[in-house]
Amino acid sequence: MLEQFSIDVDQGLSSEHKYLPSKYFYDKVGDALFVKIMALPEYYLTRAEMDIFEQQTLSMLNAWALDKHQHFELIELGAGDGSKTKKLLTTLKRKQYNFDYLPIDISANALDQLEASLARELPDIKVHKQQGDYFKILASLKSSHHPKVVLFLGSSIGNMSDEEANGFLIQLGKTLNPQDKLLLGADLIKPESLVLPAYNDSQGVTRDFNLNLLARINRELGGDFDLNQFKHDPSYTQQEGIAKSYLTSLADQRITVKHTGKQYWFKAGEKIYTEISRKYSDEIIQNIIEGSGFQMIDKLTDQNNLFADYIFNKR
Ligand code: AVJ
Repeated sequence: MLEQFSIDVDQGLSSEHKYLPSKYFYDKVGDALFVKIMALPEYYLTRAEMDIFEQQTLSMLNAWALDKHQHFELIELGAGDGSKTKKLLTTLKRKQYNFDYLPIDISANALDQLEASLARELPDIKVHKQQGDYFKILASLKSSHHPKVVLFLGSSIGNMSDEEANGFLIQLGKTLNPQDKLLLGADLIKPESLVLPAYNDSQGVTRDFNLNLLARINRELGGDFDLNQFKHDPSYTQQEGIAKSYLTSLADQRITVKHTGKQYWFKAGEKIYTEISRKYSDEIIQNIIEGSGFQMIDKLTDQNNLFADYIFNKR
């Protein structure tokens, strides 16, 4: 784990265009900052998708066309705190559907907390938490003869390039059987005046979230980054629909990382690319499902048309 982090940091900081993988945001500090981000006035994504789950769970059930008596598996990739999913679970229970809920997450800690809160709030729901790699777990579930509904919420897919997202969806499609369903949360393309503040909030929480990557390298790999010498630097163009975050060096400087045994030079103004947050249109979604066997059957949007939950059937 530490070894892989060290290898990835060395590779990213040795590259001509420096980068760090966004998955490393999520240590304990980063998880707590992301919880704060979701509550920020500028970060509309979570509230918009919550609106869909508050208003339109019956439309989801309609699109999934499940038989109430047929037992199915509701699988969630990266379940987090499950606050949106709880709305769906409540509707499923009220309508007396017959299902198990299988949250999958890398974080055992997140799963334990989710399991505990579900035991308190929705004690009748059968929960089987699955800790580990999405695809390893999905592969182990493939042989189940029960229909599956997979949830991938929050526009988490947006942290992938379109090529990576396409590869991910092709791989996901392979783990499902015909007639299984996918619900994919996707943030929609919109003007810069709405998107950029979501990644550059006035309280500086997103700045701290981004800078935590450097703090984490200091903590875990013995780095000597001075966080005051780097600036949180997000960008967005509505034309492409792509938000990107960078950390820009404020000076010519040399960083030493004990664990990689190397030094890395930065010029003033040089950027480390840390994250893509892709925004979508129907056309881009059609592009990334190409070759995956997924067929779009419905699109649910929030009242302000900021966010969409796309529903697919696996052919
Ligand atoms: C969890 C990937 C959806 O890109 O909007 C929030 C992560 N980064 N603020 C996003 C994030 C900075 C978030 N996703």
